Amino acid sequence: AEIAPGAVHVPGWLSLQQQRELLERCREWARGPVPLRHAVLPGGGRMSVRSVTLGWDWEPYRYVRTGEGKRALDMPPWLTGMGRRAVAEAYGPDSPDARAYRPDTALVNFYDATARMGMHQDRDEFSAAPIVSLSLGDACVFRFGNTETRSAPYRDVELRSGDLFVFGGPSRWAFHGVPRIRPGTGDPELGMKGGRLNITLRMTGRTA
Ligand code: MD3
Ligand code: FE
Repeated sequence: AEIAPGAVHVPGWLSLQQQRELLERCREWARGPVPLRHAVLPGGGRMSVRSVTLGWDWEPYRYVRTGEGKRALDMPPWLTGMGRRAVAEAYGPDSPDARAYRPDTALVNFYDATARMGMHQDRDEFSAAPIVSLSLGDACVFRFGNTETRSAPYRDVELRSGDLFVFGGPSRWAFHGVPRIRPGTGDPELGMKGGRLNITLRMTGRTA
């Protein structure tokens, strides 16, 4: 479903088995070398989500404090391929965005039952390419706003485990956030003890 120009929601894109495998990879990434942790904002505040990145050492995500001289893990080619298939699913395999899509960074966010993400724009990348979002575990309320202000008008959309969302075109610059997690809504069959994982795939547009 296209909820706004370029914002395409594909509920249940990942099978349970694909979700299990992606969860297992997330668990490996979360262990290090730069472990899952709370990003620290420039003003000193701590984000409630915990994060780990692949492919780029936090530089685009200036809110995330660099791990003690340790490099982030590389972006695995299979994950780049999954991002390409995701954009092909949302926009069609012959769309210019799908043909050009080669995500080089993944940002993995873990939300416990109380974590939130305030309304923001993603402006750290040097690229207008779409952002791919994959959800695992508990459902959440995802708030999709407008490009002008962090306040209304916005639409609230439920994101569930296995859902794909692609944000490109004009939606690439929309304000968005996660006002609440719905604890206990995850599929016990997935084997996540609680909380929500969101994996975003991005083209940073960096050249070095
Ligand atoms: C809409 N993450 O990491 S994913 C983020 O669920 C982030 O963890 C949220 O916002 C999460 O920056 C939302 C969906 C998403 C990601 C990027 C977007 C929506 C977007 C970029 C532009 C517009
Ligand atoms: Fe974001």
